[in-house]
Amino acid sequence: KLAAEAIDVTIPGESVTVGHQHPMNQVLQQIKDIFVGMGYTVVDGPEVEFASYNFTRLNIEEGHPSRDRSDTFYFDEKDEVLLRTQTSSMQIRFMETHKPPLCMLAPGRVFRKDEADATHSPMFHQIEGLVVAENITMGDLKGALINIMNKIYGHNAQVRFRPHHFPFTEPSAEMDIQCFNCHGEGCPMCKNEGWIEILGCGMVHPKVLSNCNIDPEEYSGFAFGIGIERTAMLKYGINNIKLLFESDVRVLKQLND
Ligand code: 2U9
Repeated sequence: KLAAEAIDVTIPGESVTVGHQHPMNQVLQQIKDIFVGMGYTVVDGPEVEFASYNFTRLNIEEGHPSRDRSDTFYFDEKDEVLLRTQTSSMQIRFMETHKPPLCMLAPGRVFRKDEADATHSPMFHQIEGLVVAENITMGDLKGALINIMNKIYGHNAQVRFRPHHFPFTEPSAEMDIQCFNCHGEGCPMCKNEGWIEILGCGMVHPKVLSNCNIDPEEYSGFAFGIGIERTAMLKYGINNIKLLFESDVRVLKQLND
């Protein structure tokens, strides 16, 4: 049997030409291709997680607001089992079974008790990445992420890093792209900021490394998280997140024309 015939037609989108895929799949495939080309391993994991993997080992301790029942979907009385709020549990699982140097990508569905509006949905998708090796610096983080964003948004896209706080990285930053509508002047699209937030990132917190039995004196790493819906909306000029979930053929056709 020809290898070319061995296509699993039941896998949504995978066997279709990139130009004719759903915008979510186009973004996912493009980001995966770029990272796989740089030697990253793509991993998949459970959407139902333990709080220890989703929060505690990521330095998000009990009592942290993101662990609140009003923000997270729990299954049990003790708040030990939940719908993952980020794919970071996959990085923890990966570090349990792999020694550095490691480069990995964790795309997947995540769940947060957010009120649905034009840009929020209680279920969305993200891609998180992690690199841990000797002598990894903020320079490696910046180089990797600037490269990726130029590939996604075009080589003349202007970007900036802005300090931020995440419990699992230190230092932490958010990356912004200059608004392509007003080129930094300020307009309704960028809420008069001139810049639009596109991802979060930082150097892996030493506590998170030691929580995974990796010696922070010996190794360092960087991590990042990208929202897929957000990226698809920015890239294709989609103004309501619902359009990404409704599978209205008119929307798909318009985007692929
Ligand atoms: C480990 C250590 C560090 C993952 C990171 C972000 C910053 C981030 C958001 C982007 C948009 C989530 O989809 S979103 O709402 N994510 O800002 N995520 S650093 O850091 C990790 C992960 C795992 C072990």
